[in-house]
Amino acid sequence: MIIDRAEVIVTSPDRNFVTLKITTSDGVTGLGDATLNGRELAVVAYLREHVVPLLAGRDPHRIEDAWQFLYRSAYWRRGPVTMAAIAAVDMALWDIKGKVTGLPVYQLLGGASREGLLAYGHASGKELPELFDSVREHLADGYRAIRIQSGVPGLKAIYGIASQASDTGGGEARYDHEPARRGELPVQEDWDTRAYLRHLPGVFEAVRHEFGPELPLLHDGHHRMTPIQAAKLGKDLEPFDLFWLEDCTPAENQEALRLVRQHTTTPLAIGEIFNTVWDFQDLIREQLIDYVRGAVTHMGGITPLKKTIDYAAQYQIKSGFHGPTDISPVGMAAQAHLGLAIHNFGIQEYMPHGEKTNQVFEQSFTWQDGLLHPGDQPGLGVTLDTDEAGRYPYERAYLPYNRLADGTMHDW
Ligand code: GCO
Ligand code: MG
Repeated sequence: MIIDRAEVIVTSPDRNFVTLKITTSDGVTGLGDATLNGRELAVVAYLREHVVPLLAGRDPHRIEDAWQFLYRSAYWRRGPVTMAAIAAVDMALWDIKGKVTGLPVYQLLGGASREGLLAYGHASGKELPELFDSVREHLADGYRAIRIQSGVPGLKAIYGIASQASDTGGGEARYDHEPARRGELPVQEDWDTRAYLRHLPGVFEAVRHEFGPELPLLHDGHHRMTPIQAAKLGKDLEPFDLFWLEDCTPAENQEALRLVRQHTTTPLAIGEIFNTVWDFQDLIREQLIDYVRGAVTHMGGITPLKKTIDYAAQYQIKSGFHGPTDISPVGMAAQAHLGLAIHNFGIQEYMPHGEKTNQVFEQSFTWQDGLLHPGDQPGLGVTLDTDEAGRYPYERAYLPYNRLADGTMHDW
């Protein structure tokens, strides 16, 4: 059996997704997610122009070799575009190996280490009553861990908050499932870190008061603080016992985490925009973080993320794979298989996809009683309906950007 062909499928059911489909000479197909939110077509070009021509004729079972070939032979290493493209090949080959052997991928990775994956959902509200309602809705949906994002007085639009009908000019209120808005130009949001730092601890105090001490609570700082600001926030949030504080500082400056760590015992999670083990190396070795936020789709696939998380295990650091809706159902399935198999699983981020997306991608993974499970179909357990996918052509989309009150660009 050899790889016969590969094709790149771009579809935009509720948002843009890029999927690689590899077909073997025996007619077995494998799917891989290559979605890079807001820069989708760069990965499409990388795959179509540079990777697809290399695949025909290869032995689909040689996953490690294919990965090393694509990584090393490109000469230009790392980076989100390259690694998303390699990830798609890696996932598709695991999918094929599962189908050929008749086993779900988690069995090939060592078998289940647990019954299912604890997953967290995104609660948000501009004001407390709205936030409390959102937490209650998540609890009713079965979530046993919840991320809390709140509005900040004086700021109009900020990351992670559901929009209201009034914000959308009377249109439909919706959770910001698609921070990368489809449109010709990106949306501007506003930011003020001092206002945020003053407001957030009170929000957590209120949430703890309302929902009690047991519920695991998370928060995403979305790369906006300086090291000393992050250290202060971590300290101020200690009484509210967070499961984690995510992306407290911009990811490039890893030394920042050393400073934050010296000041607070609030657990730290980082890495949704990282793309290789090298981005995590110092953070893991120096035990500067508690959770690895990499996603299979952006870390080059199941193969390298498994190596990264095995390395983290030596330091009691756990997984917290990135799982917003911009990870396609194929990517979510792949990381559900990995999360089920590894020993040092921590938590899985889980935002259900929209209805149209679920019609394009039929999934075997399940969400029951607050646990995700990848299902027991051979391979990854996702099929792509190409006719349905064809109904939703690509639409340009951009993530928002941030400016401070005086117009200065800030991290988003
Ligand atoms: C998260 C992330 C997302 C990102 C989005 C960008 O924690 O889920 O921060 O909300 O902003 O994935 O593409
Ligand atoms: Mg995040």
